[in-house]
Parts: sequence; C-alpha cells; structure tokens
Amino acid sequence: NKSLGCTVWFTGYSGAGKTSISFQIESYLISQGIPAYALDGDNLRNGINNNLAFSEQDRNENVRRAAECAKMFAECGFVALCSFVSPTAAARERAREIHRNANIEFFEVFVDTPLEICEQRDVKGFYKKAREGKIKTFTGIYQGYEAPTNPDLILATVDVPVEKCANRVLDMIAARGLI
Ligand code: GGZ
Repeated sequence: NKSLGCTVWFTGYSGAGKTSISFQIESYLISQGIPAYALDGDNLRNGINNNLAFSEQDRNENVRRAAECAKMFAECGFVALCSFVSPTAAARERAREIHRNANIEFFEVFVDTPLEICEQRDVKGFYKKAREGKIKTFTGIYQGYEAPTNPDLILATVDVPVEKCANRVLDMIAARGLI
C-alpha cells in the first residue's frame, strides 16, 4: 500500500461529473489505505480562494493556487484529485508545469460531458440561473470552455456509471506504478 503521490486534474463543464468521479476515487483509495485528497471549487473557493470570483483572471489564479496546493499534497504522498472547470488550456498547462518543476506526475483528465447534458442535469440549478441572466460569467453560457486537445484521459460520462469512470482513472495511475 505504498503511494508515490501524484495529481489527477479533472477539467470539464460545471455538472460534468468531475467531483463525483474524484470523490469515488478518493473513498476507494482511502479504503485501501492509500492517502488521497479531493480538492475542488467548493473547498478551495470557501477558504484559501475566498477572494476570487469568475473573471478569467480570477479563474487563472484559482487554478494556480489549486495546483500549488495539489503539488504539496502529492509531495506528501497523497493522490491529489483536483476538480476544477479550469476552462483555459493556458491555466491547465501552468498547473502541469507547477508539477513538472517539482517532479510530480500530473494527469489531465477531460470529463467530456457535452454542455447540453450538463445543462439538462442542472444538479445545482446554476444553468437555469445563468439562462435567466443571473450568473453573467457562467462557463458555457457566457464564457467559453477550451476542451483539452491532448489530455491523458478522456472520460465520457453519458450512460457510464461513476464507478466505471473512477476505475479508468485508477487503472491509469496504477499503470504508472503510482498506487
Ligand atoms: C462556472 C460556476 C460559476 C461560473 C459558480 N462559472 O457545478 P459546480 O458549480 O459545483 O462547479 C462550478 C464551480 C466552478 O468553480 P471552479 O473553481 O471549478 O471554476 S474555475 O476552475 O473556472 O475557476 C459551479 C460553480 O462553481 N460556479 N459560478 N460563473 N461555474
């Protein structure tokens, strides 16, 4: 039960399933005695990033700080599971670079749920609010999302159970000998 520590970075629209998949992985790893920690907008934006909103500049800073935090967890031997919309390729590349400079493995996972499906799911009611003009910066409605062109893994989530998506991620990190 040895873990070297690494970061798995989930990107995709709000409602794509990033956090659900990462929580599934986190509880599985912990059940196996492997240290894992999930970071997302909910836990970072309430604390360390509570001065940031959703302008492009603030999102970039949100992603940068998240990557720095993840790097520290990974350095301690944790599997850091990061779920952030992280809509720009440049910010995600910076997150990768932070890890490269620290010699920590970094996996970019594109949770490839189409916008229409995320909007249909609308688990938190954000899309409805955005359509009503109440969230002027919402990704996919008012602001763009740059899909990764060369991710380490692409997860389709439509009609795929969370457990299956989680297993694909676990297989990927296991194949690198990290868990
Ligand atoms: C996108 C927003 C917005 C706007 C609030 N745009 O489904 P959620 O609720 O839980 O995930 C979304 C989360 C996005 O925060 P991130 O820190 O992941 O974003 S980024 O990486 O771009 O910095 C959504 C909610 O916060 N949310 N307002 N305007 N998502």
